[in-house]
Amino acid sequence: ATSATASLNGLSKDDIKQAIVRHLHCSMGTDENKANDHAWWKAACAAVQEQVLERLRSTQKAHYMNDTRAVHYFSAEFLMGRLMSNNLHNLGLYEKTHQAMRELGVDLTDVMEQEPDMALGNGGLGRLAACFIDSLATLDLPAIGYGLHYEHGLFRQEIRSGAQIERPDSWRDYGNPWEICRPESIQEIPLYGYVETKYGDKGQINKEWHPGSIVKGVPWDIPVVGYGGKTVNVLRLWESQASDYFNWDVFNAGGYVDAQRENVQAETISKVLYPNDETEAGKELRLIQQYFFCACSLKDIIRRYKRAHGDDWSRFADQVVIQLNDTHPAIAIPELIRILVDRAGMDWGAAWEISSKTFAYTNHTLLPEALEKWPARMLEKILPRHLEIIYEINHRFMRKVEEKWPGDDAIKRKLSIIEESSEKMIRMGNLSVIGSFAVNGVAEIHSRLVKENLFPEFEKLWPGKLTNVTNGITPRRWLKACNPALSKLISERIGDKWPTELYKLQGLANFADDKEFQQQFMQIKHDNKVRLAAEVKTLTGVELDPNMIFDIQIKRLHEYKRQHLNLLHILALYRRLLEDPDYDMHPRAFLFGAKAAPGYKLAKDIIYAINKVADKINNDVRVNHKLKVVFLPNYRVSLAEKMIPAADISEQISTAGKEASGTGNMKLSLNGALTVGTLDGANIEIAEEVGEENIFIFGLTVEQVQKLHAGGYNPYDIYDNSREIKAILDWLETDYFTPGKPGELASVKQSLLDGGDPYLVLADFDAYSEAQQKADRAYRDKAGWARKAIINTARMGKFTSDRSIREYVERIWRLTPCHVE
Ligand code: 26M
Repeated sequence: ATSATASLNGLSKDDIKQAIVRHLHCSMGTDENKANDHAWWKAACAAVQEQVLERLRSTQKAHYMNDTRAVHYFSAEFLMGRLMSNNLHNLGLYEKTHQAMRELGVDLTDVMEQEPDMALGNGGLGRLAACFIDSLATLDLPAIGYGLHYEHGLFRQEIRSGAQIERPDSWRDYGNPWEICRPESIQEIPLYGYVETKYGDKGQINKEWHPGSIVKGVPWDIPVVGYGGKTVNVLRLWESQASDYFNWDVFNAGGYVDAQRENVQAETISKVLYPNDETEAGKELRLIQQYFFCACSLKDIIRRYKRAHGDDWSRFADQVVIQLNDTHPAIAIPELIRILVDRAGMDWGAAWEISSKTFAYTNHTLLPEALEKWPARMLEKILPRHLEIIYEINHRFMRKVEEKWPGDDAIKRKLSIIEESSEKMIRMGNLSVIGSFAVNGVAEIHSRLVKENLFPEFEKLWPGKLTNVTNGITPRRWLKACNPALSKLISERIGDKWPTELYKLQGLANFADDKEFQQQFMQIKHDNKVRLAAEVKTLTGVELDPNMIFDIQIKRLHEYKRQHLNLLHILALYRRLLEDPDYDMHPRAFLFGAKAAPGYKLAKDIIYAINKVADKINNDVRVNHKLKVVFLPNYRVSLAEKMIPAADISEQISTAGKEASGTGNMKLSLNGALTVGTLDGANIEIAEEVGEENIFIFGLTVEQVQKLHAGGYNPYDIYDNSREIKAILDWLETDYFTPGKPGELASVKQSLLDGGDPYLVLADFDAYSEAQQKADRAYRDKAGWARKAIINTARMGKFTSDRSIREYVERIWRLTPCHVE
């Protein structure tokens, strides 16, 4: 433990030993001789949880006593990963627990491998939410995360004969020791039915929603331990259950057994996380999920508010700010208005005044296919009153637009919440901008594009409402916990304050040319590569020489992220090596981790292609001393924690303008990997920080991408004029990689030629290949590379999620810390 945190904790190593053994006996009903790693894990969790819950109580007391303004982070996803190591580090108990367990004859690292990942998210957006709640607790800010208690998180990926198959994830199968059920805070949520219009005696119109069914929301709390262990906030996740009184007694009075069918329906709501990262599926159950967790959370917030303020709504927006993590929780906006107007009897103006001061919205994407839209018909069926409220919001908003641009129907069509297509659609992005007091993008370039391309008229209507908060990552998980050796080395040189003051890392720049430090830094990298190589061997059977360059691309599989650009370059290297066995390159291992949305055909084809190419290359003795390719199955947070510390090169190669920010780029660079990347998302800001000599930037800029598309891009021009590109693409169509089955990889080629190459893979190929060659040359200069790697770590201070959260706090949330004794 560091001195900063150790002192906060009276617990001794022997106390910890006793607590673990006590839980082994009294909670697990086993003993030291019989216990396996899983039992040890549970007992250790229980011992840690005791400490956590004490601090949770003091935090809640402090927040209650101070009646503080708090942020409520609404997110359909929280990609928490494992909690044990994080909680131990944040409590300052890691070292002591490690020793305690060693004395008990068990290894903490092995025991921690027993913990299943909490994979309640798809990727970047969900992991960002997890980093943010870590920072909120660390900064002693009153905050609560609200989301869904999925029974099954993101699918487990298996690779069979090279192809992805999806298996259910069951993170709670043997019980989750961190979560606490709170039956005292159950909520009832209405769905379906119809709206009755009532005319009051003074001519006023009142609406009453008569729901067709009701489901129960059961909250599960996951404690979120801040670094230093003082503030413990909660992540509150809602599980759906059948409502006992409604569905059993009233609706199904006749049939005890039939009533079970209703149960199944209700319990379906929180059954499974939708795996469609960056595409909008428009499924009814998904909309119900979104409404379900928003309605539960709002009721929870209002109950807490009323406990302190009774029926006086005037201070609501002073006490409550709700951050919408993308548009997934945007239905909370009409839900709050419904509560204020229909339930609290407020007039529209007063309700709008409160609601529009409560919500703020973060946009995470510009991809048109990812912008959420719901058929009006679907909303009408599930949430009839909300559809009416959305129409009313839009009606009033259209009057504002008319004031600003009289007679301009084109602008009205563009800004309207309602898209008048053959099927009327509700645009959740427009609703979110109109219903929020602040809107932000997640990196400078992304926020600029949100203003200039996505919502340009909104910027004119409400100057200053659209803003930027560049993403960040928690250095506690993504350096301290996942890379203990490097963390120790850093603390020896610059002290142990960096986990909360990440700018301190710049002190390492002083040692960038220090031979001893370079050697230590690169030795740690080497050791991490040895460890990862062992893992790779177990998981795939492939042997990697740790002296190879470890080149890593880890992220969801998507055309815009261009894993196939990486693959084409691998094929180019393979060809060059076959043509010239002395082709001059440092041996390199390309490692991939990626899940494809189950319905995304081409993404799955790319995974298949990577695996088939990997198979061929890894078994080709002509080249496999210089080239290896590994696809690690089931990429997830806990695997990222093993891969990132071992990376030499970080692949961040999205088409410029498509990756809103990226956060893996920050994690890899923080751990001393050099980025090969485009001028996209946060890469631009990373390049600004590390300097152009410490990053390999290549490819078209956003402006060049726009121009190329406007001028009519034809990928065949490149194919016809490049011998290498032509040969590689044609190679994919043969049976070279799929013996006896020519054409199995043809869809990849097809998408890049007849498919029009929408993400400009071919247009960027030569520039990419050149950047890779530069990286290769740079790696051979050992001291030069060490220097660059050290500078990368040293210059990542900006990208701590603490900085992001401070910006939200100062510019959007206006919170004050609440220190807990
Ligand atoms: C949509 C419909 C149905 C089911 C799920 C979805 C869905 C889920 C997650 C759509 C998008 C989802 O996430 C998008 C995402 O992760 N975006 C990433 O956000 C990061 C944090 O801001 C950025 O760093 C990445 O650039 C951005 O791609």
